[in-house]
Amino acid sequence: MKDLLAYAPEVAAARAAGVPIVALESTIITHGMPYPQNLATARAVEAEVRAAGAVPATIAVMGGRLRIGLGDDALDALARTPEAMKLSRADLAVCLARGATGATTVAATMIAAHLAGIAVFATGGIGGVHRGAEQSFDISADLRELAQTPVTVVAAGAKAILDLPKTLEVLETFGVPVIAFGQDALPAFWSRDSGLRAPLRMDSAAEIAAAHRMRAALGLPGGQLVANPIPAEAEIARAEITPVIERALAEVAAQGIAAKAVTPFLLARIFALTEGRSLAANIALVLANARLAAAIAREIATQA
Ligand code: PSU
Ligand code: MN
Repeated sequence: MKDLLAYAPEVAAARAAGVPIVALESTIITHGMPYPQNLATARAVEAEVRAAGAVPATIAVMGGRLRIGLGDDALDALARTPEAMKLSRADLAVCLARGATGATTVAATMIAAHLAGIAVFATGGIGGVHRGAEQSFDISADLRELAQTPVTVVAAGAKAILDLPKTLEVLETFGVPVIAFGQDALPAFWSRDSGLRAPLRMDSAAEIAAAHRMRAALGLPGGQLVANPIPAEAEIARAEITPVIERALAEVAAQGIAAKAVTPFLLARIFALTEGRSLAANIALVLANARLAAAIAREIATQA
């Protein structure tokens, strides 16, 4: 279909010149953080990517088109639209066909990045297997997307609100490499150490880029998950965040929150219960992920 993808001028110029590009998601803006911190963070993340020598492409659906890169006006408008649809693989086409406004999750951002020829994507934390999934069947579509769409996703591990051992098991079943960056432990979003060992470890952007290229050479579908630990000065230790998470999870159960509403509800409650500390941590980890993603994108471009 003609002009389904709408490139921001900065992204179009980068594509033409072969400058590395990093995709960024937008659900973190509309459903992951409150206004106005969401807008300030989105801008800071874009600036971080530029400072690290790549061009940012924040992805969203607006006006019936899949936007690859948002200008500052569009970013501002989206940050004030908490009622935007939360788009995963299942909703992307419906939102586009309706001409509605939608924010892309990890899954939908991977699809868009791949359509736009972008190899690397930075976010905060991917969705995964929720606790109690054996009853609720709540397993994020992000996991299946990692299994089938060839984009390297840089996150701070999976969110600690999830069942991390089950999330690792599903990723292994789906053939997704889970690579801890610079340490053996799997990071757990707000904390550097989940208490679990990551299946794989790499210590440089060049190694991650080489593995990305090798998957393509082998014709393997699917992406890589790079789990980048939150900077030490911003982390909330596991012992401190665990009771907060448990309290928020109890509220999810008591209030019957389900499906797409679970993750945004948990994040908002944890922000409130930590008096904003978890939000500051979330912002710091996304910035760190943007820097690493830019380094990987640059390596992929130079190795090509
Ligand atoms: N990272 C963050 N905050 C977020 C998310 C990621 O720091 O809000 C979003 C991503 O868009 C991810 C989604 O895909 O949470 C997972 O939602 P669910 O658990 O409903 O699949
Ligand atoms: Mn879910």
